Amino acid sequence: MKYQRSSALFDEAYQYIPGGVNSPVRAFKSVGGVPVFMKSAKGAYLTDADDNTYIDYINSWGPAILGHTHPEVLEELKIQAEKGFSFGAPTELETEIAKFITQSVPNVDQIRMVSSGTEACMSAVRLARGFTGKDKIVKFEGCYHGHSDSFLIKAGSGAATFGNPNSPGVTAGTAKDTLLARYNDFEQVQDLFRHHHGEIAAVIIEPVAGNMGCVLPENEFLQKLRTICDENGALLIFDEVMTGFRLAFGGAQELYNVKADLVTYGKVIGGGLPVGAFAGRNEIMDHLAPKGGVYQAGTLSGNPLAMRAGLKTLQLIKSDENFFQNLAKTTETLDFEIGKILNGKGIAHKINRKGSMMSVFFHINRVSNFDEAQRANHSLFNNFFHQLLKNGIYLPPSGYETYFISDAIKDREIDMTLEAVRKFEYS
Ligand code: KE4
Repeated sequence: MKYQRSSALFDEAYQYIPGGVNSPVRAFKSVGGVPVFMKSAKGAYLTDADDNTYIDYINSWGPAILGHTHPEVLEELKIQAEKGFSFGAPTELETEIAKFITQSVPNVDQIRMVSSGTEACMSAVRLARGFTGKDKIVKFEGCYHGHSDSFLIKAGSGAATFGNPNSPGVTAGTAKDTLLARYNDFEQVQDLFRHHHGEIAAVIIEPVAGNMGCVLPENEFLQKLRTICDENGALLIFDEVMTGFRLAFGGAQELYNVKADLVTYGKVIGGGLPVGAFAGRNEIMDHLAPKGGVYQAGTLSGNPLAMRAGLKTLQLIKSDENFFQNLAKTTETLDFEIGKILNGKGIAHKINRKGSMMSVFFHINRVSNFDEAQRANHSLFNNFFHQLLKNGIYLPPSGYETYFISDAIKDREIDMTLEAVRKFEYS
């Protein structure tokens, strides 16, 4: 692989864009080296500025679940674009996708579109505070709900990647209303509710965490959160920006049979265009402006291009009754076969997997929370990342991210991926 063009592009970008990127995790800062500049994508493949091609396990951090540039999505997007890009006025299309989503996932009557997962999670927390009249929220170390101030306390994803899970610029006043617990540690949650009795508006969680690497809920953790929220008049917010329409058609709510009070979405529901959303029962959503007093707004919320790309993506997923089964099978095969190869090399590792989310931790023990994820051997991951990249496999450039398997990953791509893992030299 040669990276001359990416290297030149990065040097130029660095002059005009902070760190040369518009989102920190893209900068390769934790894995080292020059970030690869992409110029096109199709199906399972990315092509970079030096015309190197890669099998993509990021898929734009989740949206490209069908694979990139799906022809039927592209066709409908072209037709939609001919009609105009955005109007700043309501459109029938927004109602169409709102009906589709609220009729597809459990326990939601209404949905509000926004333009990012951050906006969705930020707004859901504001709505929970407005609805309950309480100030504090509980979040879990290593979970990432976007970059609004309330969440940048022991946050995952890029914040964890750069070792600044508590960002400068977040005031003490904000931080005091964000209570932290370890993922999978229900006793800590019980302590918080005891210590802050009557003060907690909501518990927000990634029902399957993807921002500390892939970490799964254990021992009925989600069910226990549901119960303790009911006992204390707090709302349970499932951040399904990543898991929504990826783990199952009804997302984690369906998969774990746990009903959240508010659910956030993003990524897949926009088919690769900027989107986020938050949804819930009428009694909660009716508190949102203009119906209720909790204010939230957005210039491009529900814009026709993202709605069209998202709706077509969701319709294609729904039309394939084996879609999630096939994705899960592909991911299981990658898990088992990569595991066999790494075992054969005598490399200690743990692979966490749920549905089409997985990640490899170079750690001897299981990884069920952020502390354990931090104890994994991230320099070995960085080595693994670069050797796979050199062999045409594009993993997320951080040990604190999950891999997103797309429907475009077939036997050929699995074989090529395993061939690259076989070449991994453990130094
Ligand atoms: P955005 O504001 O980046 O659209 O969404 C924030 C967000 C909220 N909730 C969950 C569960 C998320 O995973 C995300 C964003 N995911 C990261 C990937 N780990 C986005 C990648 C990036 O920051 O560039």
